[in-house]
Amino acid sequence: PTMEEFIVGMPKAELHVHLEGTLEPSLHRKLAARNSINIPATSDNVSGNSNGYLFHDLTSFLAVYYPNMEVLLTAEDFFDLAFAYLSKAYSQNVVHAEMFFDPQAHTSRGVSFSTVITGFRQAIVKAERELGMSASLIMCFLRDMDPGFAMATLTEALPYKDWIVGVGLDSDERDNPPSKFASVFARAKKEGWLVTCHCDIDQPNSIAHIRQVLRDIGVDRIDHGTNIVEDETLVQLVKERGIGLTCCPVSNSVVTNDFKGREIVQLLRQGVKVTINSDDPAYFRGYMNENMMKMAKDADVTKGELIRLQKNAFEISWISERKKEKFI
Ligand code: ES4
Ligand code: ZN
Repeated sequence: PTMEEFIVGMPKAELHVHLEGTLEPSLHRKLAARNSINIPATSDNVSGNSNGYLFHDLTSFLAVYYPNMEVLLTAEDFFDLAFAYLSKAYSQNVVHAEMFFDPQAHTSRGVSFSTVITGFRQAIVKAERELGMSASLIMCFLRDMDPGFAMATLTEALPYKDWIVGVGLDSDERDNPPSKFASVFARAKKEGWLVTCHCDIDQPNSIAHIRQVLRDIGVDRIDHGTNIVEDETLVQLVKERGIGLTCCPVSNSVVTNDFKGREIVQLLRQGVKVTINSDDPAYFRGYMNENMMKMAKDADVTKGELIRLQKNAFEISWISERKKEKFI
């Protein structure tokens, strides 16, 4: 098979995708119409050549991303969003997906936590039943908001504990170190949730943040995190603990101009459990296959290494050990 056929045909797991980042411009317009919301003509791109959104770095991305969520109001809206993503992922042979969601981006504008999670949960149940997929939810806290709001969100989520496999930390990392949320994550662990944190690739104090998530927070995974290549002791530490990294090459190339292919490959060859993911595929114009293709084309990853990347994903996934046997 060609490289593309090989990638398309491979059963894949996705571990780093923000459900809000799967809002395609077409669904955005459909939900706006359904909810009688006026959306500015500039909210869906307009740069002319592609059916995408307009931005060039994290700040300009987030400035489009959060306002676009205003079309998400009812449980049906959240259901439609998640089911559209799961159907798309299924069409690319993704058999398991762990999906981030940002409850605070919705509760802060008056949508209830139960509306959000009920819609998402119904989409997962339908995908499991009708597509034979496996999927779960990871609740993210917004790091550019107050830790008290994160803790209140955690409390609100407790009645839905079994619908959430773990918790994460996302949004704007600058001046928002992981340690700011140490007590929130300690509580999450006490409640039995697994833990991951975004450690972005373009942070001035990236290494300090990675040390915090490893030493103070005690994460089970790191999202992005490829800056560990700069520090041999961190590479050894994540290897010893079997901590995986969820890397997002297309996302990296859009928000930072560097897809970090060399670093991802170097870590893979050093035995770190790195994985390939899509992050915000509707915004960055790349689902799983496009991300895998980017690694093959621009980082010269071999077919054997692509298999290794997907084996890593199933190994570091948060599927129950019993279900994991089915995949590996
Ligand atoms: C995100 Cl690319 C990125 N960075 C930080 N937070 C995010 N939430 C969704 N996408
Ligand atoms: Zn992300």
